[in-house]
Amino acid sequence: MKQIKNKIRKIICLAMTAAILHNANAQVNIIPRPVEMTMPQTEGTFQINSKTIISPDGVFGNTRIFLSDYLKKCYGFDVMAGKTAGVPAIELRLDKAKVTHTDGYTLAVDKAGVHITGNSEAGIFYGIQTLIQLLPVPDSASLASGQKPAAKEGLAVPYISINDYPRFAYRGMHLDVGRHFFTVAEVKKYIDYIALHKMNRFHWHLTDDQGWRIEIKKYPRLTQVGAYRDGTIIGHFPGKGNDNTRSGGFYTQAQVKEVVAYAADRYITVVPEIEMPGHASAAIAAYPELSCFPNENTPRPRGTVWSGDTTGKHVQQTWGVFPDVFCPSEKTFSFLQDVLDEVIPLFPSKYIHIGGDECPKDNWKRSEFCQQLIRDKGLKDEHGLQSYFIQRIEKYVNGKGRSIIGWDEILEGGLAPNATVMSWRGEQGGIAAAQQKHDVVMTPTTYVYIDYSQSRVDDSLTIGGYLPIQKVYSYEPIAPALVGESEKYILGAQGNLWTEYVATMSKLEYMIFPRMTALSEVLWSPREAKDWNSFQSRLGMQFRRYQLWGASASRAVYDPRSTGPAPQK
Ligand code: TNX
Repeated sequence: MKQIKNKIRKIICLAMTAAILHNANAQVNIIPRPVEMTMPQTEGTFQINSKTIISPDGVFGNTRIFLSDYLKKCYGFDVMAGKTAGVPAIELRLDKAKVTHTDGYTLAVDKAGVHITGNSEAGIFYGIQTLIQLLPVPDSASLASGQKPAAKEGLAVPYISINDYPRFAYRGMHLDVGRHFFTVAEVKKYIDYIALHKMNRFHWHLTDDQGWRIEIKKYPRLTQVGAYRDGTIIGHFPGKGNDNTRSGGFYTQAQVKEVVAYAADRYITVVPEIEMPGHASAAIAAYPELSCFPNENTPRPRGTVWSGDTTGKHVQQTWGVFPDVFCPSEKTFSFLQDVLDEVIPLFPSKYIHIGGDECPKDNWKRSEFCQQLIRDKGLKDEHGLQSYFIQRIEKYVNGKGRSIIGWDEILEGGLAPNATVMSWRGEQGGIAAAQQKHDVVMTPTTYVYIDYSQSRVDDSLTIGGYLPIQKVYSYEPIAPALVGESEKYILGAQGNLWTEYVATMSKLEYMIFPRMTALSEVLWSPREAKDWNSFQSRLGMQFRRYQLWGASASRAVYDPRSTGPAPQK
């Protein structure tokens, strides 16, 4: 009898261990997938609770704060600061000799604690992001009921050993705050999402036809006038009327500094974009003399309904591409140089994005001034004039020790000598630029335009197009034509979120999740490690994390059964 009891006890015990182990393994759902990962022979878990310390004290403050804020926000407890002898710890260490890959890290969990060694401070930070993903996440129902694991019980982290480093140096996300304004708090949240995905560039699209968003002290009308519009079209272009609601906003220079510092604490570089020579309606509304035709009214596309005054220059109320662009006059150049004088010191980024896209040449064609300039400078045509424009700005930016990056239209009429190209109209522009030995960031509409619809059953309003997560995941930034010598010019890639049809944070989250998660793996993990089935199985836990973060995301978008009609416009 006793023997049988013992046997049963043993079986139950084994079953329980197996269940715990199974849970521990099931908990390992890291995105982007690490380069190497092994579960050690001795299985078990280390508990993180309110007694756990982060050691050593006094260093890597930003990274420690990130982890402790995350624990507080998502789990309702915090770890202890400061070294206390004998207490299990999360140990952070910088050791370039031990971890040799740029921004790489190793992470080991054993009974003594969590040991993270980084090749750089950024590497340590990425190790912390992996640790965050090793924490158990309550299931959807408990999350929905607001239940949080108690601090006493702690969070069980499975014993594991990881060696990891990024594939690409430029891992970006873009946000258009011109079409719709997002507050500083919202932008910071976006930056946190970038950080949680081990991405490291935030491309901040600060000016466009529908709003100028950055304070420039020398030109106060840019934000007094240019940051607000009298109304916005309702629904898809050309719209079913106008909401007749004044909207907008801008960032003061102090706020910009705050955002840049916030991003830097997360090893994210903010790349500012000041659009030129196109997409300039907001600047022209503030200073009409920047147009070749200061006395003409702002063009209103056919079928659109306008709110307020329709004469004179106004901030655009609809979407698209408009012919009223910057005139390449001395007045415009000194204006833009003054603007850059104020912008550059705010951003430590090597790159200053100068736009360059979608500049219709209509006004330059009918402007006597422009035609004379083309003749005087011996330029071929209006495309030559665009090159002249960009090259002049490049010289100015280079003179301040920075480099320009621009949309692929800057290739037309001759590339500025030191420019980096952002290839958006497919990959061709990027391929051509890399072949000309220019650096490239890939942002093709076909794979990374996060403003496109992601689901066939999603009836929400988007710009159009169809970009399901599978397509994002399938992206390979090194085009076959570039494999070998030229691939070093591909710095990485970036997801772009244009916001014509994204006016709120919850819509923004719905658009980026889960597609930016797929992109993070494209940019971080080795090419050979990419595997859709594995990714999809890890994504289930990621959806729980979105919920833990309080972010809105829809599981339906990656449901293979989502084969309904094309999204409505
Ligand atoms: C093209 S991508 C644009 C943006 C629009 C976007 C909509 C690029 C350089 N220009 O101005 O918002 O398409 O998808």
